[in-house]
Amino acid sequence: MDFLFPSNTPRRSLEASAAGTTLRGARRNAAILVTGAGGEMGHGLLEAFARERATAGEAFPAVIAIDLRELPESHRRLCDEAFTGDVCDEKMLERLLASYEIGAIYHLAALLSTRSEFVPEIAHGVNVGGTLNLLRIAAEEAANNGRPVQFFFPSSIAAYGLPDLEAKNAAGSVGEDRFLQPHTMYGCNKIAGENLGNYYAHHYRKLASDRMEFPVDFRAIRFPGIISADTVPSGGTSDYGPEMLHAAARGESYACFVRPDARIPFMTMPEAVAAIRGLMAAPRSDLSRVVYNVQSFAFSAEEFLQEVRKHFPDADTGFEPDLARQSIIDSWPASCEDATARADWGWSPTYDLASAFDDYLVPRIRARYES
Ligand code: AKB
Repeated sequence: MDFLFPSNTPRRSLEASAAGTTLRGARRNAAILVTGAGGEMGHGLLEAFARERATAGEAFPAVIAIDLRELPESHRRLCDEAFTGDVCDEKMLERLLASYEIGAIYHLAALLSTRSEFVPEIAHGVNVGGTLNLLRIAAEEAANNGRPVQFFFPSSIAAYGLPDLEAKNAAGSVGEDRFLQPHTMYGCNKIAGENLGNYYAHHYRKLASDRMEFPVDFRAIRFPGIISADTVPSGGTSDYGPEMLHAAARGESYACFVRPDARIPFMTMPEAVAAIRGLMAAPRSDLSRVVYNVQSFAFSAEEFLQEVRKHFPDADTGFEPDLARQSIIDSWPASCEDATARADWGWSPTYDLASAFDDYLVPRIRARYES
């Protein structure tokens, strides 16, 4: 699969495209749309937008959130309007478009890798069907507004599928274009989302006489496991990292569901949010790819436990590997090559494993559980 731009692709916005006639009627407010806003990453992103708005003031667009469940007040107060509903619900999306002119979409809604293996067809419907809905809306909005809509897609290390542990150990740090045969439905969905985004950016309605060139400015990051001090994820396979840490901080025992030698890369949630904003702020002309790897540090579950015990010496943690979940981790790279993200848009991690604990995770987690 080749995500490099074709040489004739326009890399700047389409000032020259259709004049901004308002097909949807009444004047609408400029807005950023965040789907899956109630999740861990959604909260971090809403907070980042609130900080940016504090500097930009009125010039900052409205922030509109969608989530399947009603947003908690902590998220709700960070956005201008919140819709409760499914990204597969086209009618809800149409209602939203009646009031807002969407200039950028951050499509975070998804079922994660472990959950998706129990309900693969539902996962496909939400993860791919929802993405297709949002991409279609982006393309429609672009045609309506006369300029491309920015689209952020959080892809995942799950897009990779190394055949076995031997291949994983031999592969070293894996670049974006290798081993793209995922072993999970979630990974298949992420590859599909990346491909659909590339299609909507560069090939959408290829044969139509009224086609708009480059309607969707699609950008994606393949995230490693993510650890937040504020939330514990659910439904993912990289969850053993955050689960181990939060259990130790709460003084609870924890049985880690992967082997001590299980190794994948991770990053902290603030770094993930900074990566999203960094990629989305980059001039289009600087981007040589549609999909980028990023990571901050890679560790084995045993190394992670040692770090946890430096701060929580009484951590009652054992290993009870679940072979099926372990096989998913064994199919993901031990490390991802992120040189292109560093070169193109200046990606650089804030933390290594020790400083992530010292400077971010432990102080915040202590404040959270000891207050
Ligand atoms: C999961 O484990 O499913 C996610 C991911 C790596 O995308 N955290």
